[in-house]
Amino acid sequence: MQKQRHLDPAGYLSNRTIVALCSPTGGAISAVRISGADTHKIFDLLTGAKSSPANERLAKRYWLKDHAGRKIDDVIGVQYFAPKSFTGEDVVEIFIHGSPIIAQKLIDEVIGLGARVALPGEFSFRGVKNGKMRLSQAEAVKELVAAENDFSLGLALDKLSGTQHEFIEKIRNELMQLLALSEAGIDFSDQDLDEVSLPALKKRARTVLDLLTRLSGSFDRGKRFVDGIPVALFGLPNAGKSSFFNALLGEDRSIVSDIVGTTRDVVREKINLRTEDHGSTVTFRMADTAGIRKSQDQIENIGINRSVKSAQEADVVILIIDGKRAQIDEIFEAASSVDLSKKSLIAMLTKKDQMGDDEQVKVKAALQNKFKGISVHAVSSTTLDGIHDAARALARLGTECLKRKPGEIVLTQFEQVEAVNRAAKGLKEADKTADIVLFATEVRHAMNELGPLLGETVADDVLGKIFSDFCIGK
Ligand SMILES: Nc1nc2c(ncn2[C@@H]2O[C@H](COP(=O)(O)OP(=O)(O)OP(=O)(O)O)[C@@H](O)[C@H]2O)c(=O)[nH]1
Ligand SMILES: [Mg+2]
Repeated sequence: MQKQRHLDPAGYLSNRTIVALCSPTGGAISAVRISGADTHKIFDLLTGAKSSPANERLAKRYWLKDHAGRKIDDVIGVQYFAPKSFTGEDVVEIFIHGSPIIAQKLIDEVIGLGARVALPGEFSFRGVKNGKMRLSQAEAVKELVAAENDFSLGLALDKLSGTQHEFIEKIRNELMQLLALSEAGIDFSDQDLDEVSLPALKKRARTVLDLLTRLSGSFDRGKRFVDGIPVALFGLPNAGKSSFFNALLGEDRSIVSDIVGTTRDVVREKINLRTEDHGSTVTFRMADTAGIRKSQDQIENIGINRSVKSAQEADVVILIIDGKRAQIDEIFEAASSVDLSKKSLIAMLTKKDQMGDDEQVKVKAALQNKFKGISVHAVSSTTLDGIHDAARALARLGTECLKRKPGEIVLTQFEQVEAVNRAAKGLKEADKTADIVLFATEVRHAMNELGPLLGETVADDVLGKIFSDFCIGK
């Protein structure tokens, strides 16, 4: 990353012209962006050209030269004129050859001509400040870049297109109407007007509360989209859980041994799996756990309790069954300590390399009989036979877990959920009161809580905080 020189004490609140590399170096081409009132003046000095709105948004070729007239690079430059740009200011994007030295030289020259290095997310910050995009869209840009799988990418694209914004705006508008009606109710309290009576207002408020509660509940799902679906491996000792975990990860992560009760602590690792060759990528948070048995060992028992807890907290439970010694009644008994009714369940029959085909068919049938049609995959963690298919089956299961209903909004930011929860709390208070004036006050609180989610009523310094975890160049 670039050196943070010429730090501006005004930070995000200054209007200085800013510059930053907005792509990684190392590829064929890198891009440097300049934004602010001096942009075109600086660009003219660098290129010896004369800026003109006639060049607006045209990709043109220029020779960049430093202050001593030495060549820096042969580039393509695109000029944007305020307010028609990403930031709403004058902007130029310069596409240089992808060398870090060229990028640094160019940025040094631009700084020498009066600009400063942009703070993280400062281009987006200015875009929001100048009304070029909503706060949620700027966040979406950040989330797009950070997305590790197709599902978080889908959410970010949704956010970019404004679906989430519209949903929250609808709720806020409903609260606005409710507030207007309750104020009318206060004014006309001596008249018997049904529509603005407290019971009628409360009924409307409950509908909004339902929406807010659903929105708040969506955060748990949002975490799964972004951070991955929690998965627990579950089985008897020595069944091959850790070996399967390592085989899936493609690394020697958990300790494997033929001693019963090897794994004690829960070993966690993230993994991205694909449904098909060109399918969706799904992120999982996998947990390898201790094998379940009755043990006299105090420490092993702590581990076993943790196994049960991991399975309880997981969305997907993978039963790991030793194909050579399939103790189906024992695993069924062990699994009864976990409420599996809401889990996606899948089974891996391990040690495939040591089993005959007939034996596999028999054990599969017995398992499906006991666990009502569970999908069973035979795998060998030693030869990796069947691992690829098992990974694809798991990815398909994950895809099912993350399937969104049409129009389903999923929140991914903790601050957003907190604001929604505060708004919901206001409406719960409103529901309790017998006083229409208090009712109106609580509705107003709830409405105000949603303002920042819509990018309204956010103080500049708070905005600065939000943007500070963007990367430089955005
Ligand atoms: N041949 C063969 N051996 C395997 C396979 N998977 C596991 N094993 C062996 O089975 C033994 C137990 O494997 P682990 O992966 O440690 O089993 P675990 O379920 O994690 O055991 P605990 O942590 O004790 O609960 C080890 O000796 C492994 O080498 C397999 O696919 N094929
Ligand atoms: Mg183990």
